[in-house]
Amino acid sequence: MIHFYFHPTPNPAKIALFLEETGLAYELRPVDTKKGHQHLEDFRRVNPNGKVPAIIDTDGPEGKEVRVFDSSAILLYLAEKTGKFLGGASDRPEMLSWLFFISSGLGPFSGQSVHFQHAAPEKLPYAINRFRSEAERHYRVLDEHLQTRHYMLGDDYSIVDMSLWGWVARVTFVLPGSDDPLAQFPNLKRWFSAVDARPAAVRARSVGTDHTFKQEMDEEARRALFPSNYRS
Ligand SMILES: N[C@@H](CCC(=O)N[C@@H](CS)C(=O)NCC(=O)O)C(=O)O
Repeated sequence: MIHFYFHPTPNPAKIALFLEETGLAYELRPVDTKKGHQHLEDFRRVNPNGKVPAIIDTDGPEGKEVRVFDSSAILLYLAEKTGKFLGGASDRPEMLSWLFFISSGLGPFSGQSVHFQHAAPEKLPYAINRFRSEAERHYRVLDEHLQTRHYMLGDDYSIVDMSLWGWVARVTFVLPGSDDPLAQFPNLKRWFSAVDARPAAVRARSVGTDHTFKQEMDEEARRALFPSNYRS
């Protein structure tokens, strides 16, 4: 059994998609990050970094219980465990390259683009331009790559597509200002429509909707999400 530590945000969404694609049995463990539950001691034992997603696999290697944290590590772990969505052996170099491109480039720049445009207490033009432009540059790299490929690894849908879907589904927050921010990336837009229409993607979107997560971005939420703003 997989215990899936979840909040309805981009990185956990990738894992929701994998679990829905494979039908692997899982129990949802909501982590209300706006209430600071990511900082609780019990959760820190699952992810010492205090972020979602994380999983506990009660049936890990040699039948032992293991924890896995960080979305790319979880995708790789579960793909290797199930033998699904890894691509072929000859795809491995590309699979690793794009998985790391998303986790160390697209994801962090998109996250900071969202932060400085929507959440930062001051509108800082330098930071907005820096992070939004870098997010856009990553989108252009992806768009060019997808010009000649159906999915990120070619013909086969894989964990790279799942990882990318988690972030591209939030493009209106990353690149706000137009009705259709993907219009300037036609290949990425075509790819996104195909992945987003998958039945598992539709199910993944509804993961956690029966749980009431805190919505208000009030003082409690800001302290939980941006503790560095409150250090004296
Ligand atoms: N590198 C991590 C990033 C995880 C991450 O930043 N998660 C966000 C949600 S998408 C989170 O937990 N935010 C709450 C916080 O930062 O306190 C991954 O890929 O899983």
